[in-house]
Amino acid sequence: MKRILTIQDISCVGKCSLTVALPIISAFGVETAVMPTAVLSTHTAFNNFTFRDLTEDLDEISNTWKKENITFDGLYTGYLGSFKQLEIVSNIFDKFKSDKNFILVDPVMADNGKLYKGFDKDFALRMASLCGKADIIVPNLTEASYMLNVPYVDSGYNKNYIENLLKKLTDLGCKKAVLTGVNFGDGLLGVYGYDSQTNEYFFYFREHLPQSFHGTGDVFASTLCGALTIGKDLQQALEIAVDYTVESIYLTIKNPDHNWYGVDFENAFPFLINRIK
Ligand code: PXL
Repeated sequence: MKRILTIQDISCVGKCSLTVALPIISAFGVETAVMPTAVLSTHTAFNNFTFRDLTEDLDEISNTWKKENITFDGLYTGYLGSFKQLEIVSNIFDKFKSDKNFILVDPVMADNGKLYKGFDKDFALRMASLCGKADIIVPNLTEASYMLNVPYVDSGYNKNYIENLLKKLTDLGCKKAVLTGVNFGDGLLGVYGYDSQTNEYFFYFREHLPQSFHGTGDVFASTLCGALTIGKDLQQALEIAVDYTVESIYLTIKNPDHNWYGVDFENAFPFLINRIK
């Protein structure tokens, strides 16, 4: 069985980060090892939350894995809470990267033009250098503009603008970049990717649903990680990840009892299993 390591926080309640990555990647028939970087009572969009930083444990955990000769078919990082964690994760990449596995970095730190609580512009620039070590990165447009230090443009852009941003993202050093939340004002929303090694572009769009939810970026990135791990190519993996995210949002909107803080991705598992058969 393939084994992935995902490095991100546990938000105990909140349907994001590890509580999303673990079930979704496991659903692909992939063993999902975790490195929890922090334990929060909820994600940071709640008014009150606790934050137990686990930074001090991370080196010892990864050194002990090394002694046990544990290897991974992929390394996938999400929300990381501090400069120190970026440095430790960068060292973990050096320790566990091989010519057979891949590194996926989701530079979780901002959305809708704004940084999440606790992040600043310097963090975004440091995250950009971590992205340079990845095989593939999946920022949204806000994260991309913070990392490239260019103004955030929310609408009215065209294909050239996106393709230019993608080239600048791969100039950070990563092989492939995928921008999420791309919308050309035609009622569609989707992802646009670029492979700097083959000079190919990838895109996939679906209907723009009327509501947006927390945690959908984590659902997308986890699904992409699972699909790449089982051997789907980038175009196929993007389509699976977008379709599953859209299905999760669709089922959330349909559920009159849905909560405000995440999507009902659990109800979309039959769809996912069917989609990857
Ligand atoms: O969904 C991304 C995410 C992950 N982890 C924590 C967060 C967020 C988004 O706000 O606060 C702790």
